[in-house]
Amino acid sequence: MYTLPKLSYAYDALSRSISADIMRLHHEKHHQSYVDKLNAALDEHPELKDVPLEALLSSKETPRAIINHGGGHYNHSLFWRWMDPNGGGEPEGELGRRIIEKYGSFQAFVDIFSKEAAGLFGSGWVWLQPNLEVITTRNQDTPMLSVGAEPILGLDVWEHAYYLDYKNVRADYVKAWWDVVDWDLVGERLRAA
Ligand code: MN3
Repeated sequence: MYTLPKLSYAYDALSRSISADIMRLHHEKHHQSYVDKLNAALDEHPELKDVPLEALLSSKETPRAIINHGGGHYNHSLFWRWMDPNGGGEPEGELGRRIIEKYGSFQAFVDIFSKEAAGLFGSGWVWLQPNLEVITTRNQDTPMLSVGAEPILGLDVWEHAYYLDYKNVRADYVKAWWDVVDWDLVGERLRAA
């Protein structure tokens, strides 16, 4: 049985970028729904219940309902952790150094990632991968399904993630989101990858 993870901060803790109303709705309703539907899909496939979620999401053999709702659970579980009330600024250490090596500057990286986020048609996610490539996926598909590696950073650009605050202006949501990114976690994930 999968369960909804608790947030490590209050719903209003990121309100300089994302309001408490969005955080509550996104966590309590949207994420909960992915968890419930993932559990229901696994009831239809009991032989997959003991397979780790990352493995299920990496296989093109996995039933679509599990890819969709399992991806929703995986993606959102990380998304909450990639944000922090004390986040923002620029990455330091190896992560900061390697981003500058690859993109020329931190701002150049932010511009490319933001452009992908603003330009992604429909619903999906933008990711930073351990090789520091920026990629996108549709719906709740994970990078494991397309490029075979877990992401070190990701941004939800479904309308439910920003519409209450930013209406149709996704670019303003993306711009504000950088101010709450937890670069410590991104750096940890790069080291672990
Ligand atoms: Mn979402």
